[in-house]
Amino acid sequence: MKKLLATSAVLASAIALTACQTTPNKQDLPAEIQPALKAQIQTVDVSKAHLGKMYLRPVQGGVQVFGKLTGLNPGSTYAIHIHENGTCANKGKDAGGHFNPLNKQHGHPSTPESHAGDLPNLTADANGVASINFVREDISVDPRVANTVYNRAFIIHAGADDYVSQPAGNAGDRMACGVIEEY
Ligand SMILES: [Cu+2]
Ligand SMILES: [Zn+2]
Repeated sequence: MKKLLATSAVLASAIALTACQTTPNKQDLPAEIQPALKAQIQTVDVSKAHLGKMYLRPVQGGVQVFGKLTGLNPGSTYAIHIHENGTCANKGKDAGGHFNPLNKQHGHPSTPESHAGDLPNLTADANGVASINFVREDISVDPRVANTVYNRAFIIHAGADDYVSQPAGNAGDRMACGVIEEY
């Protein structure tokens, strides 16, 4: 437990340090963290504003999804999912539906009946900053397997996911997107 807490602390500070970088950088994070995959999240409008980065790495029991976004509306809640296709074209629409290799219903990520791409909502703090740190058991960073998240895309929506409505939680428009690529 102690080790886990220490890792979380390193992670939190690493994310804080890298939040405002706008160019890809192999040295983003300390060596002991070393994600396998990353995604640069940008708005889908013409401004293509850089909101931050998401990282993925294998951990015991699944894949850890972590990262921090800035420039959000303070106090607002946003859905975040991994969508099927690794593209942000057509204002994010070409990313397709939620990544769902096991043919499940949409649902809360902490329940078995959820898409592999379903993740906990992001809530922005008073400074418009939101972070995520979640482990999904049913995805892989290995590009060779069917449940890989490599070359898929994160989509951030304008609204919150209700985790009930099908097939996508009634989360509203696609607001930002990032293709998942090698770290
Ligand atoms: Cu989505
Ligand atoms: Zn879903």
